[in-house]
Amino acid sequence: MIARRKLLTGGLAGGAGLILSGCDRVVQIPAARKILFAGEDMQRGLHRALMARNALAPEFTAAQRSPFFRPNGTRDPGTDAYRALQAGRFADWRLQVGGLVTRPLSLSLSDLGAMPQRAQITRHDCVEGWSAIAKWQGPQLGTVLRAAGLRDAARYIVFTCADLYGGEPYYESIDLIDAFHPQTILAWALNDRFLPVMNGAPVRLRVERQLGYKHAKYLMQVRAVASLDGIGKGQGGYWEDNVDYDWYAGI
Ligand SMILES: Nc1nc2c(c(=O)[nH]1)N[C@H]1C(S)=C(S)[C@@H](COP(=O)(O)O)O[C@H]1N2
Ligand SMILES: [Mo]
Repeated sequence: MIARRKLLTGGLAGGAGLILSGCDRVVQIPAARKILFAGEDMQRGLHRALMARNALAPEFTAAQRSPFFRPNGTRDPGTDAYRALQAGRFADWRLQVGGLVTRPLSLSLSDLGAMPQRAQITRHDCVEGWSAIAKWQGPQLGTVLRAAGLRDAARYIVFTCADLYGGEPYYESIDLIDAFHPQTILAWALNDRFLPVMNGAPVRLRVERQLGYKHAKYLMQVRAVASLDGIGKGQGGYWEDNVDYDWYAGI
């Protein structure tokens, strides 16, 4: 009973909690009972929803991989800046990690390679109706975000890319549940080789519970923000802002 009341006052049903606090016989009042059980249902529903968001995407065997992982969208950013990075085999590339963090980072490819790695063979699903299975490797985004130290106000992670659409970099965003999902990685390897340019060299996001367009290629910047309001036109991504794609593209 105490625990349940604490739970209610702890935020799920703050209003009800205020009314109930200080009265131990409250469960004898039918209306209050109803509120308590509603609270439990809400708690259970929330738990189930969080479990669903944290579930792993299916993983496959090496033999199930597609013979070729076709590119989509930008196949080569082609800008002078990107060509210069490419010419140096990305030795001068740095991933800027900033926004609402306590320790902004500037990470090289070898910095990312020195972190604990995750490898996974997953299926990519593009909204245009094709899928492909491949092995991806890189550090978990969570590892990078923990190193940078998210501030309390951070709610979303925004990715800015090297390729331009109408003169502006491609961008995407995810919430913190996806950002800290174990299969969300900053991939620098595809099928045990450095990423080809067409697939997002030197580093692309893999966010395996989401459709293809969320997997930002050619990463340049990772930023923690409190709101998507100031990003592009406010819908959280290039396709979300300019076509009618959903921001939440969970699969
Ligand atoms: N920077 C950037 N990221 C991007 C895109 C893009 O055009 N630019 N296309 C998206 C889409 S729609 C898909 S399906 C995947 C394709 O990844 P692939 O080129 O490795 O197949 O990348 C996504 N990430
Ligand atoms: Mo896509």
